[in-house]
Amino acid sequence: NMRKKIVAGNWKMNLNLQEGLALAKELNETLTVNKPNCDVVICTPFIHLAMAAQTLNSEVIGLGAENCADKEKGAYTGEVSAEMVKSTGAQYVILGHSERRQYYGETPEILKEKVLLALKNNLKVIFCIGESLEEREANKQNEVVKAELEGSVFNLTAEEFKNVIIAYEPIWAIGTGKTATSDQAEEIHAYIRSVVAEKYGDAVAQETSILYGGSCNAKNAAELFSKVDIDGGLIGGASLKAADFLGVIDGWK
Ligand code: 3PY
Repeated sequence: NMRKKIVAGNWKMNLNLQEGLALAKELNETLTVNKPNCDVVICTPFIHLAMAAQTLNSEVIGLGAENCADKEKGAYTGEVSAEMVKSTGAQYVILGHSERRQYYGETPEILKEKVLLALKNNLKVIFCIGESLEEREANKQNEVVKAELEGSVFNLTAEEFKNVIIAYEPIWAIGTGKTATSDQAEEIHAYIRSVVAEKYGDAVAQETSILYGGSCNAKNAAELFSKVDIDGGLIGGASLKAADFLGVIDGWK
């Protein structure tokens, strides 16, 4: 298939400015010499973005935020707007990570606003979906991911939806060291693609990149990426050290 293959790091709340810039520089140098077989993106805390954008060759590594505000601008102390993210030089934003939904009360309605503002400001959205352990045990994973798509991104036009990358992250596999087996992941990725096809048609579905996230690392990446509906990964812990992250990227060899 001709879909974009993507490995995106999600640094979460790790690495101070000096540490983050050192990692960005190391990745940039290595990937400039050893061209990856996929698009590589790093998503960093807001405060890293402007300087990281100056450090990175955007032809080699894309840059993204991990969140943005659900309001355009104004009296929202402590918030960072999509326009501000874009103005740093970043091209992507992660929205709907389960940690944002769980710890910061981000509802489907809030996420819908964030997605619209991100797209309006020409950011590509890495939109996260995924079920909890209880939902998986009750075999409800398909209805959960479908509802998450319907709740926050299926209001988009097909043209807008082309700037959405989906990241499937089973909550039970995030930071737990548990990974979905590649067959389990492929099964739900194929389902997600079928839901996108129902909504936007087959052509759009075939062009939608669907990333796997949740304890994806250098050891399991190649196996996960070998599956036809897995177009890359959203990488947490294994994105914090150059060797680990480059190992995941090598999963596309
Ligand atoms: C993980 O790999 O655990 C993630 O949550 C990536 O976003």
